[in-house]
Amino acid sequence: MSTTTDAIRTADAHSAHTYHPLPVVVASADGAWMTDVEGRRYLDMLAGYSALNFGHGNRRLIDAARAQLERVTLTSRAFYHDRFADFCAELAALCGKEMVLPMNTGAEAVETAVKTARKWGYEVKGVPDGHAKIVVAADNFHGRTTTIVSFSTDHDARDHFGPYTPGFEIVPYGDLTALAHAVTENTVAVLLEPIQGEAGVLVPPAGYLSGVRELTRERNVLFMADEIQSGLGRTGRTFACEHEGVVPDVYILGKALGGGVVPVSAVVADRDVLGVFKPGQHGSTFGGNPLACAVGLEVVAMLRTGEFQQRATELGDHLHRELGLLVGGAVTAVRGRGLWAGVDIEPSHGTGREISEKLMELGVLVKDTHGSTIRLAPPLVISKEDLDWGLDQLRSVLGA
Ligand code: IF1
Repeated sequence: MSTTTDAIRTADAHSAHTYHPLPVVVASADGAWMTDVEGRRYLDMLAGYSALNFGHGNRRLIDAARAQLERVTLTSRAFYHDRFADFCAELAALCGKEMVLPMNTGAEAVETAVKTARKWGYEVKGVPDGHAKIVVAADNFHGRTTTIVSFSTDHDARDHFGPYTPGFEIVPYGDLTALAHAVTENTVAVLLEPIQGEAGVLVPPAGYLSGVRELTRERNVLFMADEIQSGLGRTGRTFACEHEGVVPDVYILGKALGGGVVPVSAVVADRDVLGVFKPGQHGSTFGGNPLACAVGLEVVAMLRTGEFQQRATELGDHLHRELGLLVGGAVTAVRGRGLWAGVDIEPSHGTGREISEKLMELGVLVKDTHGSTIRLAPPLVISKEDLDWGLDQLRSVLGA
């Protein structure tokens, strides 16, 4: 059986069935720029799918990690360590919540949120044991574990990984009527991305998130927002839910929470939700480890000033203004918020993959999502000059 490496070596660049990254082998990186093994420099307009909101080699994050490396990096979960309480307190305060359950990857946080909702449903809401339902949106992306792909509608992510975990209902994203019909007395949670990333940076219709908030409150159902990609400054606010003044019951965080240095994720909620866990009922070898907490603390401190959110708002307005001028030519539609955009390319100009490869040759790294959409998500530290240079390369590839 071929390995992933073989797939990279042998796959035809346009073979639909073999997923492999762009042929760039990165050797070093700094700020918004990466350098490959041949010394070629690329402007990073993907930023680790928003794990690198603070840029490559962020000085504050490297220093926080370096200091912690000299102290203690991992303890058994049987013991506390001196960064844990501060990290949990500061992250909870940033979210306006009471409790934090730290994990490592986004998928682990989503799995933990699923367990939280089910346990809350049985022990607080009174749903009969084993009958909990969670409503999710079509075209979601929440990770790649077997339970999470059980409620995916993406064939590449889901097919041939069954048997699938039951207990999930799928409704169209943005459709409040369908959601209201799907919620029953056994529904314990609605799990949504406030903006759907992999689906192509889909911003829901105005009023959708506040409608979900109102419906879930009325029906005593947890609103769980997967802000793993949309959160932590990307859209110009600390959380994407803020654009509609919505506060979910549960925040699911990851990616940028680890600053692109270490995997850090977390489920954040009030005590009446996360308090359902008693000692020994959940855990993780690395969840909340000292190194992760030290970096996570610095990330929270950086977000508390609002400077990154402000940059994402101002540069994001500029990005969307410039992209909007391309609509009607090689671009058929642009979506997104802040420094995050999904750009639909007129198919006659090429697939998203082909455009991504042409941009790569000009020194800009982006990623296609499905078909003819490319996604732009530069580090929030990108300069306006570099952003404009990246846009110039896009215009050049599109002949605009
Ligand atoms: C891949 C996509 C992006 C996420 C949201 C949970 C997770 C992700 C909203 C899981 C992860 C990553 C995973 C990576 C590519 C990337 C991705 F293309 F897969 F869908 F960003 F859009 N919730 N997204 O976006 O977090 O377990 O990966 O830490 O798997 O291909 P994780």
